[in-house]
Amino acid sequence: GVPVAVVEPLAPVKQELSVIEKSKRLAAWTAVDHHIHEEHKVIGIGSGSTVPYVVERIVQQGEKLNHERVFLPTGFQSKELIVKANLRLGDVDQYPSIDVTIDGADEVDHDLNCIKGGGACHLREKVLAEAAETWIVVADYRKNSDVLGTTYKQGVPIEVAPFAYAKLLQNVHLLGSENACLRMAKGGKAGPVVTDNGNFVIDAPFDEEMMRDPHELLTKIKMLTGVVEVGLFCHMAQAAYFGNADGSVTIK
Ligand code: ABF
Repeated sequence: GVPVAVVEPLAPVKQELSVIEKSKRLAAWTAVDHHIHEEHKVIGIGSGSTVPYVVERIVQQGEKLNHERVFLPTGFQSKELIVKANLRLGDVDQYPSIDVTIDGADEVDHDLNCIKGGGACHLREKVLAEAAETWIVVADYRKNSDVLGTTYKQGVPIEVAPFAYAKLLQNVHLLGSENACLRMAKGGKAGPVVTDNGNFVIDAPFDEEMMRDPHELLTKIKMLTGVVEVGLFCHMAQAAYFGNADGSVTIK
């Protein structure tokens, strides 16, 4: 027979998104559709693996709308996202009143309290959450829980002044977190994780009883000298969007 040439495809076939990625995208797209409208000109962009889909959806709203907007990042990752999407970058010191900030979370409880800071960005995230008239959380279904600490087991992230960390480990221990530890960078002799602000992070697990009242716990930790910010965000979110595996969205 006639030989048939086997032609390699020019571009690799686009990989299907996994269920988790689809859930993240669903949450992000729905939150953008519900909360980022034409009148919103100053927009906070959070951190984590769900936020790229937030930016993706904002870009889809078109250049005409985005041309009139400024986007404020919560850290290095979101700064890169904003710049790569050709959106206008600003900072919260220029724009201290934000219309809407959308951010990820490590876990969200029944009352919309969140653990944040698994990515060590929670100081800037909290500033951009507080500065926003509307603060919205987006995540996949794994982050939706009743009591904080149920699914995110690493503990409450606490950003601390580096020279105070040893004393703070003792003090956090006295507050009830026996297994609190300094977060280390992955790999060999990499040393402690250093935040975008030049600080260290302590991860402090607390028992369920303490996690049931995150606001009380937040107040206690925040009072410790040398603490810069605590990754407990209490009574801040207007809504949380969770993408589910079956293609539905849970809004709480
Ligand atoms: C940020 O990103 C953080 O506050 C939180 O730690 C993290 C969640 O990211 P991911 O979606 O990658 O788990 O929102």
